[in-house]
Parts: sequence; C-alpha cells; structure tokens
Amino acid sequence: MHALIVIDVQNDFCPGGALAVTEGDRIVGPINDAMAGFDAVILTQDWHPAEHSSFASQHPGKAPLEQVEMPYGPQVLWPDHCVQGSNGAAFHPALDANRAEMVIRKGFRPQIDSYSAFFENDHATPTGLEGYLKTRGLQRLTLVGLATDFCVAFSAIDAVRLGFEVTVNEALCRGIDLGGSLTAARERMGAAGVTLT
Ligand code: VGL
Ligand code: ZN
Repeated sequence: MHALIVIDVQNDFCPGGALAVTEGDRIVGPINDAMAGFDAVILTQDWHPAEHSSFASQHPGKAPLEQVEMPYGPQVLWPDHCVQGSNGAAFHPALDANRAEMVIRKGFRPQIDSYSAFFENDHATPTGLEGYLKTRGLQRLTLVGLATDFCVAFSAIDAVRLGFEVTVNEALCRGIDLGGSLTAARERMGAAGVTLT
C-alpha cells in the first residue's frame, strides 16, 4: 500500500506568507492531481505556539536565518510562521485537503522544533506517524511539498531509517535553499536511500 505524504503546503510557506518558499504555490494543482493515484493521502501541518523557540523573535539580538545552539543541536531561527489557528498555518486554499485521511501536526512543543513528520528535531521524540502508517500497512511512501531541503528531506530520511520505501517527487516540491541547503539535502537523501524522481 502506497501513501502520498503532503508536507506543509500551508499559506505561510507560499508567496505572500511569513516564510515564503519561491513558487511554493505552483505545486498545489499537481499535488491535487496526484492524490488519486495513492491508497492514502496524509497531510502534515507545521503548527507552532506563538512563542515557539524556533522563532527569531524569541531570541533577543537574533535575526531570522541566524543559527543558535539548542539542547538538541543547532537550530536555524525562522520568522514567526504557522502559528496555531492563524491563516498562515492554514493549508493553501486550493489544496484538496478534504482528500486527506490523516492530518499530522508538528512543532507544537514550545521548546523544540520539528522538521520531520516522524520525529522532533531531537531525532527521538516521535510524532506517532510511524505507528499510523505501519498499522495501516502503508509501506511505500511518496513525499511531496514544502520545503524540499527542510521538512521534506528530514521526513524522507527518517522514513528510510524506519524501514519505509521512500520516494521524493522533486517536481512536486520547492525548497528554501539557504546557503546550499538544497544541494546538501539532495545528497543526504540520496545517501540515505531515498529515491528522487
Ligand atoms: C519548515 C522551516 C521551519 C518546513 C517548517 O516546512 O520545511 N521549514 N518550519
Ligand atoms: Zn516551522
């Protein structure tokens, strides 16, 4: 059984949003078209409390895209984005979210960020998605969405580590590309055993 996992196709990651990914909105129609070809559609939603520790606004003297050391390792600081209940956190209005059988929210713990759909950024605290997929027999995963070099890549690499057969459809993704992060993410995904198409 083959699941389509749509990562963070939310207003704040699309043009006009707080952490806009170039052309982030261009993938919405093609993702909708792809949904019919899968046994299940799962959406993830970045879902931060207003004072989340990944926001530069919580670190006096720091600006967005600077990096800090957190107890769990290095963390890029972001503009405030995807605040729980805000319009920015809502799915892109054209995304066919009604097709989803499961919506998994992540990044809701104030002190830790969560790029991956499977684990928080400590690589240890689970979101529960692994259990959902395995109990439903969804062994093959195709990942699409935003952003290629952060949430999509972290999710794909964790999924391989958990034993899933993982493809990232790059045509249905867009990246942030911070200091070469897109190339680095592609290399890490390839080395991990993710199929890139
Ligand atoms: C993401 C940065 C911060 C993503 C989420 O969805 O890739 N990136 N929060
Ligand atoms: Zn976030």
